[in-house]
Amino acid sequence: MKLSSRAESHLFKALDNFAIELPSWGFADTGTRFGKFFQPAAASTVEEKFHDAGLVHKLTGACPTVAVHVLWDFTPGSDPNVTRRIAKKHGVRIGSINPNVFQDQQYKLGSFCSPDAKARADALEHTLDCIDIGKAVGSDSLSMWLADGTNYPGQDSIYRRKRELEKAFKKIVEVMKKKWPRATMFIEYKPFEPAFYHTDIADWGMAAAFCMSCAGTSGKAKVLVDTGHHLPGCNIEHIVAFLLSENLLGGFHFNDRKYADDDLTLGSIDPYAVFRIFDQIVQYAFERGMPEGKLPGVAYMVDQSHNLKPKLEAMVQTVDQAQRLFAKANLVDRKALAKAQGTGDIVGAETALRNAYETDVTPLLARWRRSHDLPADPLAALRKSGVIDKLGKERAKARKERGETQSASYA
Ligand code: AFD
Ligand code: MN
Ligand code: MN
Repeated sequence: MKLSSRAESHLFKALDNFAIELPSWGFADTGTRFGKFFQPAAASTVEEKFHDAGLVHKLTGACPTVAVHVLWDFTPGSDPNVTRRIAKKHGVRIGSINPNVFQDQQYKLGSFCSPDAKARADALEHTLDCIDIGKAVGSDSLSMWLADGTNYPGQDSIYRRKRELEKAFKKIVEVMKKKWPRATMFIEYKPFEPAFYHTDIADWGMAAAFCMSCAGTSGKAKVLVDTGHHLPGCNIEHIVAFLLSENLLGGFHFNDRKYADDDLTLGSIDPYAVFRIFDQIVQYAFERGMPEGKLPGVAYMVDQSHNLKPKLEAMVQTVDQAQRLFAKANLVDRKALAKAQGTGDIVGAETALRNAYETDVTPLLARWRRSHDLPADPLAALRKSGVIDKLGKERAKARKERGETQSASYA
């Protein structure tokens, strides 16, 4: 598809506005419940995580913010601006604040939903502390993921758990409105894991209901769609369109999956599915007559853990894929699509989508990147630089000097 210069400038404007947040935890050694395969260049300090995030941003120009995990990226009781300054030093800013109410032993039966009043109180206290951190470091979102759920029928009252969670979300939003008015709370859902019988926020409808019960239509609470958090065959782009039309779509945790929450690199399994998600967002803007290049404010974030691929390569691959598929979604001829839809021309409508999806955007992206003094192929640039080997040697030495072996924790 040869683009007119007008279409190309529209696309460049869209790419200028496209940012995708990196997860600090995506640079550290992670694993599965069956163990970990350590990587010498894996980040094991906050400094190293932000160094790596800053490098991905330098290579792609699309990652100005980094999501942080409060227990892994801040020292309890210390000035949170220490982390903010580390981020700044590496050319990035802190993005969403992720409380951690799933690791502590007391959360065995849940956090906000636990039958143990102290666990519920501690989860709330930790989250209210996260509000203070978010406000202090200039973040604009609090990203709530709970592992809460049960493993057996009859284990606990689903009704009681739901009531407790509603109470907690209401309190969190009330404090956010007072102390951190600019911020939005994202409520993330997940059908299973680590809970294997029921998860208290199991799907988009429950997350949306919690958003409405704690914040109404104020926009203070929105749904976070993690692309790996759906049962096989789920039509995620339909969920996205429905939430967007209800002003309840907060954003995404992007990853890919073959079976479950596999945290694989975006587009590695089903790139057309990711394209269809971006397509619904661009379609929403088109149908609402939003100005060219303008899209609804949605937080695009990566949430992946790269156990086998070199972490920096996997992250650059993911950002490159996100930019490609986003660009393709912006190439859909929306007028031709509308005409085909209006006349029931199914093949015509589908062809409008497929033409865009099948466009090779490599030359376009290369031109956009060169116009921003970025490498035309960020992954090739990373692999050619030899920086991963260099970091591996430096970090192995630094760990040795610290008397550390590569640790099983995320921190
Ligand atoms: C795990 C959870 C969830 C959460 C992420 C970061 O499944 O996706 O957002 O950890 O805490 O992947
Ligand atoms: Mn997630
Ligand atoms: Mn997940």
